[in-house]
Amino acid sequence: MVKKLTKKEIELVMANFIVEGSLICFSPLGQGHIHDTFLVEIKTDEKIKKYTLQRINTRVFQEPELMMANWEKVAQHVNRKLIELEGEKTSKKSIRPVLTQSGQSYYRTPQGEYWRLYHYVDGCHTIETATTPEQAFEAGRAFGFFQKLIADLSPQELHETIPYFHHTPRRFERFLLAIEQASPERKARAADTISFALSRQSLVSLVTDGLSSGRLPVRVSHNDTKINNVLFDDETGKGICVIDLDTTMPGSPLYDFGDLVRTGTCAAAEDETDLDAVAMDMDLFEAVAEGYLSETADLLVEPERELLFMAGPLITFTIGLRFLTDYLEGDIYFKTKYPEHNLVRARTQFKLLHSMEKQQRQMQTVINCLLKILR
Ligand code: GN1
Ligand code: MG
Repeated sequence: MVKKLTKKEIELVMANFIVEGSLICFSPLGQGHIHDTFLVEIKTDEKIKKYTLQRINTRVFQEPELMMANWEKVAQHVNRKLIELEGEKTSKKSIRPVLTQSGQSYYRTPQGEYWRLYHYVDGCHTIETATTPEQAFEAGRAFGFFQKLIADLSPQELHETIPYFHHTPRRFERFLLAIEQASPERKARAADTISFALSRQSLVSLVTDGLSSGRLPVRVSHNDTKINNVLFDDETGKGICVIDLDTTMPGSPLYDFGDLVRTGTCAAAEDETDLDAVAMDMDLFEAVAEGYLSETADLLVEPERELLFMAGPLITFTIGLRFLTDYLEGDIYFKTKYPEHNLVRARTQFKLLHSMEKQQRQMQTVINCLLKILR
């Protein structure tokens, strides 16, 4: 449980950034599982200005300086490309950081906490799941467009801020260790979920084998393409910006497409307890895929295209495995709201994976058709 912050504490942090005015209020923002995020309202002479303030989770990002260096590099690159492609009047937005008094993109407190501040993007909203094909298409398009913008950013320019982040074989090894070391109670409660995970071991090296043999290119990718990392325009419903660049680093578009499929094709929440409500919807899948490939069909190489239909199952499995591992390890990584939250999330992911497995053929057909049309 995170200790509740006082107004005074937020004021002390805010004083380090170049912000004029006085703090009116602050409240928790968003559903992220890692950092502590707040909406902060500041009153100046004429108006009220909103900011997004974040305390970085340094247990997860153990070298926050490197993570922020990546952020800056990616944001600069994206802004430059946006102007190149669409001119100064681009309808797309980007997240603008507020610098500290000493010109940095983050503030480190004497106690070693790391904070960052952004201008709040008004006129937009986020969604936790897609309920319409339009939303799924827009999410796919927004992340596809992001992939296009970063396509010429060399992986060598970015730090690997969380090593082996999407490396499913490593995640699986850690899961096996967690089973050995878990408390007997947790192991017993998770027994069915553990068996399910063990039965899907054949999935683990689907992408990593290709990356290590060179068959699949290592590219910069976003690596956290949850649908709630897209800002949708309140009026038009268009996806106008992707946020949360924390894990943008060497990876593969297959990881990004996979997480889009995980979070954009099922109307049920990531922690839905009614498993009958958890299934992949083919219409949403088609829309996500069309949105993503409308921007990326040309830039992907054949071995990537061939694996697209398996990306959703792979990432859904991997994230489920991570939730389950965290449950077995005693909930040390993801924020949880109740004692079995991580186990519930894992079960939901595995139910979704099962539904994807049943529709694997259809996914492949849809992808092949789209690739024919869009290339
Ligand atoms: C975390 O912070 P958030 O909620 O965007 C996690 C992702 C997982 C996701 C699961 C750094 O993302 O990898 O896919 O939860 N981020 C990190 O919902 O581990
Ligand atoms: Mg995140």
